[in-house]
Amino acid sequence: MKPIQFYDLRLPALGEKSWSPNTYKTRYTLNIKRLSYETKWVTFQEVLTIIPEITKTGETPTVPIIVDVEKDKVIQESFKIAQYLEDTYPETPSLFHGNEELHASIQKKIGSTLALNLACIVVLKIIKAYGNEAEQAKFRKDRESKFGMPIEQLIGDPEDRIKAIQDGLEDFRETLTKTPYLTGSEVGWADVVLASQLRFIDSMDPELFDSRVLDDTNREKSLREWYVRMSVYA
Ligand SMILES: N[C@@H](CCC(=O)N[C@@H](CS)C(=O)NCC(=O)O)C(=O)O
Repeated sequence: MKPIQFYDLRLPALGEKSWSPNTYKTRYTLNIKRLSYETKWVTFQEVLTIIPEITKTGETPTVPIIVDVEKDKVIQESFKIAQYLEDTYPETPSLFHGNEELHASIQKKIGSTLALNLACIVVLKIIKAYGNEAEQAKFRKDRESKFGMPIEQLIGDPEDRIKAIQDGLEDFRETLTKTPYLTGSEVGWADVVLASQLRFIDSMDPELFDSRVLDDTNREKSLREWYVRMSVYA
């Protein structure tokens, strides 16, 4: 089988190193499914130029996308990629285990309780890693107009963000005291989504990640143990 081409996002200051929560979902997916793939690295600027030439759909360009060369298929969006790979390669380990709805609802919960709070604690590091000073300023301006406010206003008090993150993680920590993965004994899409969000912070600021996100002083060790368990698929 020809390797699947997987388009991942590169930050110039980090080199060819995964960091994006959305592309991490596809990396975990491909690794769990043990599908052969090659990574094609693109910068934010290249997302705008290279991705539309491949998708040819007119959809807003984003990564991840995959090109399944063997089947002549291009798929955009991490959840759709997971669905496509489940359907196309049913002999590989499943991520939905016959209950796609459950996994989708956990994804929604992670999206609404954790995603923005997590992004806010590393957004300044992302801007710094984006390119030279002029490029950083342009990127900042672009994101500020998208959010309709200065980045510092969006971040607010980082301690409030950390508190919201810990609140959002509480149920998951508890679940993981009872089962090795979020929906039971096998790794699934819900694990992929949460692990990808956490990898994002680990990649951008490992010290902050360890001390303030995984932080298990006075808390269950279950989240840290699960994160280590998930690292074989990262
Ligand atoms: N729901 C989409 C989100 C994709 C997405 O927003 N990707 C970001 C990278 S994390 C992107 O490509 N951003 C391009 C940009 O902001 O210009 C997915 O899961 O694939």
